Amino acid sequence: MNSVPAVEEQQANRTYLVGAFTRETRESAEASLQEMEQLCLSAGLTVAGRELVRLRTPNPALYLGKGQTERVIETVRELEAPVIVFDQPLSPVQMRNWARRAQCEIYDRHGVILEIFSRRARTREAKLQVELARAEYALSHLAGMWQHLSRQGGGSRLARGEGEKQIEIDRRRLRERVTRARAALEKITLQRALRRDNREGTRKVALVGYTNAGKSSLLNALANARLRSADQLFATLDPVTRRLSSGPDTTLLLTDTVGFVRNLPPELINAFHSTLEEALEADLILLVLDGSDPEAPVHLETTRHILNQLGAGEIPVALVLNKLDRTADPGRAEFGLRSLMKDTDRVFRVSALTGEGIPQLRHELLEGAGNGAGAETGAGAEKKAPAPVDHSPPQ
Ligand SMILES: Nc1nc2c(ncn2[C@@H]2O[C@H](COP(=O)(O)OP(=O)(O)OP(=O)(O)O)[C@@H](O)[C@H]2O)c(=O)[nH]1
Ligand SMILES: [Mg+2]
Repeated sequence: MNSVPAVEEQQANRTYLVGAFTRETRESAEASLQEMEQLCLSAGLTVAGRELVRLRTPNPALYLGKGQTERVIETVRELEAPVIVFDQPLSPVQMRNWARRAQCEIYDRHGVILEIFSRRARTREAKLQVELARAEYALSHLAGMWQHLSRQGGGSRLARGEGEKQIEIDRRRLRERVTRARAALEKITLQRALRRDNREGTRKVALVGYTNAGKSSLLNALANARLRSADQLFATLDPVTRRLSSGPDTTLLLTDTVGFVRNLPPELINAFHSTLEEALEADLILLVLDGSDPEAPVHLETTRHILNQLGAGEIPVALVLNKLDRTADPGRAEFGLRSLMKDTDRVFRVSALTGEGIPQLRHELLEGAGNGAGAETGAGAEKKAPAPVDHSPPQ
């Protein structure tokens, strides 16, 4: 009985995925497209086909060239896919033009990430943050939305007026939504700040890193907690703090945070600022990486870049290479990270799944909590290796 709507829904979500690259290598564009496919799945979209296009320079009206655009539209029609997703952020005008030409629903990377966040939001705070981000995203995309009305009738005054009137109405509504969400969030931020004051004097450690790296699993393993961890992108949206202690004088607060991804929409970073403040106020950041993922160097670079954007670039960082149980060649995996380990004080190799390396990590963290300074080097930890000279700037 339920199968009919399910099939209909699948049909409505059939998606054609388009990636493009200019100066970067085909491999890195392919890896990004692969990740975008995961993001689409998380947003409830079914990827029916995908392609990677090489561009000399992005076309201002369509992003792709005219010939490439025609070809994509042809494929989309053959596949009967009503949705097209671009791996890159598109301008409002580019989105509008694509929607009109292909008669499809168009998403860019930012739009898909916003969709996932809105599906995952459970608490009032997360819902408000997503609401704020979506309203701001819509505001910045209004310009292209009603162009068709403005242009109808060969630019007659009446038609142009209609389009502009509609933009004005939408803009006012969206601004009201932004104001309401901001006001509600401010109250929550204040409560959060008060809570933080109560914890004054206790050492704070934040788990930060790419989505799906294993941050929540690590908090569970370290603090015997039961946070939700899942093999999906952005499983965690709300920061959760647990106490870790081995005596009255050795206590620290460990906070799990929202995961990062390349090209995170700026509206989301702004909206989640109060949540991320937990990380910004930490005495130590545990930067968690999935050490088994060949993309780990990109994840490290992206995470560092976002931390810098958030103004947390000065906080001491210890690197945690997680998923050791499925890292085939740990030495090789780390080699790719060496040039990026600049400013990383220590490196821990662990598996949140099997527990390997967890007692040492817990011990090091609590040692640091006990003497009030940073954790000292010991078993399971390693002082930073002298980094090679080449430190490419963040993307
Ligand atoms: N094999 C293996 N899997 C792990 C390990 N740690 C976590 N995982 C798995 O990786 C997936 C993601 O784990 P999470 O703890 O939810 O990751 P997260 O970093 O909190 O992800 P977000 O909340 O989405 O940012 C889950 O399926 C975990 O079971 C590990 O050490 N080894
Ligand atoms: Mg998580």
